[in-house]
Amino acid sequence: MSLTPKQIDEQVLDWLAEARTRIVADMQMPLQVNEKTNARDLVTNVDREIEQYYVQQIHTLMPEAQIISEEGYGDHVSSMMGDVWYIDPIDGTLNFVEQRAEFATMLALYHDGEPVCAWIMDVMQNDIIHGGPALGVFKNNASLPVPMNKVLADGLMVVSGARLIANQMGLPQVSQQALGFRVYGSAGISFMHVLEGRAIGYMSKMKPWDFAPGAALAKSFGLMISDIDGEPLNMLLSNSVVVSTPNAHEQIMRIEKQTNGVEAGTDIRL
Ligand code: 2AM
Ligand code: CA
Repeated sequence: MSLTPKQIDEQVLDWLAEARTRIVADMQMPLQVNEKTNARDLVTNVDREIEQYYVQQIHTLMPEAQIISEEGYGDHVSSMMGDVWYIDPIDGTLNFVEQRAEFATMLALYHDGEPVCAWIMDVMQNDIIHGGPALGVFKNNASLPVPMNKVLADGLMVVSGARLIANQMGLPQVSQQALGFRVYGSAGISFMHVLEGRAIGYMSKMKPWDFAPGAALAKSFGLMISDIDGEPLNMLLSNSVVVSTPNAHEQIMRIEKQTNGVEAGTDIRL
């Protein structure tokens, strides 16, 4: 018998509680930090441990599912058919290492390319935004209201700081037209601000595990999510992602056309 989205949600909320216990316990001990591509792209023993924990749980719950994950314990996934899980065990690893706060752990489940359920946990705040198209969107146990459909001039845009100073993705122009801009250093935390209506949008170049959970929750809310050309996201590759209120999205797409949407380079040091 296949599980309902509600049953899957309840199961994953238990995994997140366990993951949080492990992360907080690990933070009492020295972290083992390794550079991946550069000094700002880090992996720790905690990223590896938590990803392996989620992979084991998914294998037990849904043995047939494929897994797209950051640290290499998942599968080489080339199709979105069937059940596909996304795992980012620690999102905002630089924040985790340097600030010991403002980082997330997140998962998402898609079926035949469509979102089923997603979870973003602000680990230190112990807040989880979760849900899906069939469930609605919740913060912990409470239903979240749909964010107001504000225009750029009336709200804050969350952006990638590195890409803003590198003049990519039309970010200087978008930031200038917005009421203000913010940089958080974690995709998950950035999506949480948008989902809670504290920001009207978020733009960054992201990997699939960075945007899949937030995209699932944003779609459940009727927020707009696309690449900078307005096209649907490729769920298997990096994308220059725009998530925002419908009104701000229309304005951002106009800005992208005017600035010829300078593509996010792949060689940037974040
Ligand atoms: P991470 O910490 O899980 O790697 C700000 O750095 C945000 O962008 C974080 O959510 C981070 O996720 C993500 N990120 C880091 N390096 C990246 C890269 N090269 N491409 C896309 N996203 C990246
Ligand atoms: Ca990560």
